[in-house]
Amino acid sequence: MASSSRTLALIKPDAVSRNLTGRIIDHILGAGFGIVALKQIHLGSEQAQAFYAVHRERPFYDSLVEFMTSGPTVALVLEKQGAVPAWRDAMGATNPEEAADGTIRKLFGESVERNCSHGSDSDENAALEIGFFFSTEELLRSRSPG
Ligand code: IDP
Ligand code: MG
Repeated sequence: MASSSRTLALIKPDAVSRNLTGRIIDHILGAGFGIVALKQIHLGSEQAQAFYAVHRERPFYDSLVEFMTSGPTVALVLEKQGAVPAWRDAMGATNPEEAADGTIRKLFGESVERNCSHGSDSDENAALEIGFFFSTEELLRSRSPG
């Protein structure tokens, strides 16, 4: 049987500021993910710029950085078999208008930018993004219940 893998999830500032953190965590647990690590952090501009560096040439980059620094974000390391695609399925499409019914972005997203959540797009990027938010020590100390 394949072993579980990890992904980085963010509950973005639009959702944290609307007090949706608990509902989104319920959704995460209901979908069968283990939570390996979790923290709330208010990103600074340099951190948000670095996290989204892959998008730096896109027209929405400056706005995205401003949004991501507008208030606290909740970062989680999630564990499940096929965690990367499973979490992207649970979030739904980037644009909430195009997201499937029952997904987090469909339920709670306000716009293509203010779409509540982030998920890594590959196992390789998941490892990099987990390292962006969590130290090795934080990850060693935590263990998901599953
Ligand atoms: P993803 O979050 O579904 O992986 P990406 O294309 O990687 O989508 O974009 C990163 C984030 O940038 C999105 O989650 C969203 O917040 C924002 N974004 C993406 N496309 C647009 C756009 O066309 N206008 C404004 N913001 C966007
Ligand atoms: Mg992406």
